[in-house]
Amino acid sequence: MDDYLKKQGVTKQIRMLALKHAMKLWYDEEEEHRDWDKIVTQVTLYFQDLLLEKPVGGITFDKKIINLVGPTGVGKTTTIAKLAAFCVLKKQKKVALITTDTYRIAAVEQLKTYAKILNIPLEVAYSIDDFKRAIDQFKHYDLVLVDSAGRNFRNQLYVEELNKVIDFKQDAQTYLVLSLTSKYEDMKEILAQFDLISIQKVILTKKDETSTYGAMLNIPLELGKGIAYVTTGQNVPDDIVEASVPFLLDCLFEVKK
Ligand SMILES: Nc1nc2c(ncn2[C@@H]2O[C@H](COP(=O)(O)OP(=O)(O)O)[C@@H](O)[C@H]2O)c(=O)[nH]1
Ligand SMILES: [Mg+2]
Repeated sequence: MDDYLKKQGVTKQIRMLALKHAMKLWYDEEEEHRDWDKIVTQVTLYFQDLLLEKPVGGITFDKKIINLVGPTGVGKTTTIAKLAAFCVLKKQKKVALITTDTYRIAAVEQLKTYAKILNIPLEVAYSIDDFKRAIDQFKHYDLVLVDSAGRNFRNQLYVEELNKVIDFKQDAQTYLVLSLTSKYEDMKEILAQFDLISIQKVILTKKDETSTYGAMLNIPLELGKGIAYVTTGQNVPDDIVEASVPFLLDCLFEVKK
């Protein structure tokens, strides 16, 4: 089991927890009743208990604004489109989009296309003032999804300005988008880079491009961040799953213990 978890990229610390738990169960059981498969199931349940204490799960609509931040190319814009479609079509919510990714024309065009298909408004914010106006304009909407180039969130001045525009405690949540294809050590570093703003949850993308899912345990259990969604391919709007504890455990343990 330890080898398997190691291959999945689960950190040593978390593997030690699993091992300790397994050993205790093993030696607490009378010798003739010891059964390794049963222990593995119980270790899965142990992880389940740990995960249930973390904020795993998607948008709850108690915060109106959701910012998606993260490195270039991880799938922020695609994920915004999937989330917008889900909230419009499945939840019948009034959704609007703002993008602050004005570095590349193609990035704006990409989101414009999705907004058009879904028939929802999109505002392009070139400055904090634009952003303020857009937020105001969308005050009667249920949800405003904010796309970004990510890098502006690493700029202290930008973040301070943004803090004046949005009351983060009241109105907004920020999700960090990370690709499952990247190394956990890199994910940790990216998370640290974004510590100017508080990140509530992580969205893990590109599950279809890897079979290593350790981050699904490491991020909640070691870094204390919840997981909101996992994306599973390039298709908008279908390739997205709302994270849940059973889903995360299924991904991790489906292959073999
Ligand atoms: N395989 C795979 N590709 C994805 C997924 N999500 C996004 N992509 C692709 O990743 C590329 C970058 O996506 P984009 O949304 O523009 O990333 P951004 O720079 O973070 O906004 C595009 O080719 C997307 O189709 C996913 O879940 N699986
Ligand atoms: Mg983008």
